[in-house]
Amino acid sequence: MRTWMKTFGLAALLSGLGSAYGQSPRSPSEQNGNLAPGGAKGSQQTQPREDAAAQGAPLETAPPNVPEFKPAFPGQTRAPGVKSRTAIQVTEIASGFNKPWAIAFLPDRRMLVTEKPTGKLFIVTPDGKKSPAVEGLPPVDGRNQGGLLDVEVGPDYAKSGLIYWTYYEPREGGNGLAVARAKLVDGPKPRVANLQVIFRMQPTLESTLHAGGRLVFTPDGKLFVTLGERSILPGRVQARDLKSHFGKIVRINPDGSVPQDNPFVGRQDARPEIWSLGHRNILSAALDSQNRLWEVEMGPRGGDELNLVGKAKDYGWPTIGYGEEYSGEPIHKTTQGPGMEQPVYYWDPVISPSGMVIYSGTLFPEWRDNVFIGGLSSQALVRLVMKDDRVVGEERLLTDLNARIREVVQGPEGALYVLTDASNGRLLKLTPR
Ligand SMILES: [Ca+2]
Repeated sequence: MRTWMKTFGLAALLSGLGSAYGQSPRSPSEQNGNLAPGGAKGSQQTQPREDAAAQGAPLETAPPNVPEFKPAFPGQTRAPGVKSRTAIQVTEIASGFNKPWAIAFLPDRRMLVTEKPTGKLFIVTPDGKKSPAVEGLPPVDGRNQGGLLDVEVGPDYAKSGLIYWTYYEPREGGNGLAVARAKLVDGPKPRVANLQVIFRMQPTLESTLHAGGRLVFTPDGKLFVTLGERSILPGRVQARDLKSHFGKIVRINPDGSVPQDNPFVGRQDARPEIWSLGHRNILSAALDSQNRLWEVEMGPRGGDELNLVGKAKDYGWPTIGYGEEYSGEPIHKTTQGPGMEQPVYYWDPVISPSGMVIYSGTLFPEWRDNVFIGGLSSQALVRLVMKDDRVVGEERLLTDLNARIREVVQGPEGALYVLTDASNGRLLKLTPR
């Protein structure tokens, strides 16, 4: 725990940080921005949120990078701006992380926190006390976007002690994303034991970019792993190629074996772990209340996408999409193609997504089933209000932090926890003020 937290106590912390880091009180004009013409504040508060969100000006006001591409359906981009009615208290739990990437909660409410470039994993108590780095993790290729990425607590952790993580694995001739699991041996000097690498993205390529790396366990005990296409052209062209893991979401059993109900099992021309294809770089993935998988992928300039992931579906990258190269050169001839899925939503300009949760807690009732996404270049926690699997409202939270948001998870009590992406990265907790 930070010394000043001890000195001033939690009450002082809560009141003090509220003004510094919380959301500013909304002005009447901002509140009115949510309303339908002629609406009134009183009626807004009693209406279902989707009614309040269905009208109003788009949140995004900057010009698009690729104006020649038009949405495939109304509401596919530039949703109306909405504002949370609940004032948010932002509390710093801990800081001093070197580019932290992911949070996972242990059953006793302590958190596992990864540091990307150093490959270090820490255990952090709810009041911010950080363990020594957990010993026994394998080395990582920590250049650029590489390093230690996601971490998850295994579904049978109470019995097995198993935790799972993703990392850029240094290999002969390059690197590749790997998924490892091991037993967490708790104590004053924590370590992992019985290490197993359960998945290795193939082929190996020399690239420090776009390996994906989010892990999502499903209630039926399967594990989704999101994979990027490595950014460089030799990788990008494999995103729709079933013989490559690049640009795919894969689905495995917790021991790394292949579920026999995966869509491409038994085909000679496909890797059997593949669940969906045609992705660019997926750094955000989460289940909704129906246990459906959603992802947000880092697109090119003007082309970040929210997708609802379906078995064997092709999301089109690099053939179709809404963005362009950062040089301004075109990538796609078109935004739509036969047999390829449309994103539920896209951002132009981009948000640079990383981290995602679909809120299921009770602390913020108005946020139920909303999608939260960490925004890197957008320096915001992006909130999406959904209705019938479409985006009907968008909000940018935590903008006054001026920080890249790398990760967002929901804690056991229904608070949101975020990590800022910085050499002095912070672990923050969001509660109602
Ligand atoms: Ca796509």
